[in-house]
Amino acid sequence: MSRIVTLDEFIIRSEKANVDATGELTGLLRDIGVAAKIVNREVNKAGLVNILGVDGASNASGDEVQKLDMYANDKLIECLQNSGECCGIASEENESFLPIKALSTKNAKYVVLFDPLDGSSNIDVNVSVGTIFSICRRKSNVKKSVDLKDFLHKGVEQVAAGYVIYGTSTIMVYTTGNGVNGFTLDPSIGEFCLSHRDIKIPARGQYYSVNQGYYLKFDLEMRRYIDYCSDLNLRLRYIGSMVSDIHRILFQGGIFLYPNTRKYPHGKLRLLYECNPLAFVVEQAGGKAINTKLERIMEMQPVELHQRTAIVIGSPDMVDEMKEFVERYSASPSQQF
Ligand code: P6P
Repeated sequence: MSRIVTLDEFIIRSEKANVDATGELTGLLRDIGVAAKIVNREVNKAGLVNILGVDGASNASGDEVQKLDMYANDKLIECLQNSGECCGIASEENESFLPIKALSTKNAKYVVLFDPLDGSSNIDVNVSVGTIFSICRRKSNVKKSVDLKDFLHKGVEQVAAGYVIYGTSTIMVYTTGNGVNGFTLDPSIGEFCLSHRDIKIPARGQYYSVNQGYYLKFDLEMRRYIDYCSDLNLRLRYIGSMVSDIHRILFQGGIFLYPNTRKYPHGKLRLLYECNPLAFVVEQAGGKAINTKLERIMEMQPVELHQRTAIVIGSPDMVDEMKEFVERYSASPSQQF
């Protein structure tokens, strides 16, 4: 049986292997791991304590907020505020960013953007949910409080990104730009332990993941591509929790699509704290992530905090195939019927 490698040990070893490391990112990743353990404890007993159900509020994107959303949001903010390594936070649950006053004399240089509990509509029915996070360097003068431009990073500027999936087991998957690794929480010792080293996404897979209920609301080329997946006898798997749908694809191959619709003409999913971090992880595992204009997600220039985008993400051969499909269908209208 191979020796247990905890998340903390792995992060510290990675820091030592990087001559330029200063330990700040290490501290930040460990703090996110602590927050994930705290959130996990509550997610696992959500059915037993009064944190199920809606608390009546709605978030910056107008989504109804579940109590566990707010609990997860509060815990992540608390852990990051106390870390001393973070100078600003942006969350799906907060209209604006939150400057963090440095607890110590150090001038923290990282901002953290997150969706504290993605897929929260699934909480009451005991379906997997997840936390998604993205870590970027601030752009403004470290002596001053952060401002909006410190958060509007292209995905390629991320320093680290990842997610925690609270499912049959709780797994943290993250990248700092040198590959992707997964850590499974061992409740008996309260540690995330290395369980999936150097994750690589299969070049193609048997799954496609899209909300088929919106089929008639997608653009023609998207509908034709979904028909193509069906003709290939691919299997449709759609949980309605982006983290869970993409976690499957990361390990088994496949493609996830959330195209633009009439209700969401620019797509539903958020660029900064959902699509960019998941695109970073998937690209580092050998996959691809584009929008329905066929632009690389990680090259998109954000202009606002809660900006949405359409996304197609997953196995590289399948994303390439989808691109060719769209180019063919959207090239000449006469071919579209
Ligand atoms: P729909 C969850 O609310 C979420 O933000 C993602 O996790 C998920 O992929 C998507 O929305 C589901 O949206 O419109 O299919 O219910």
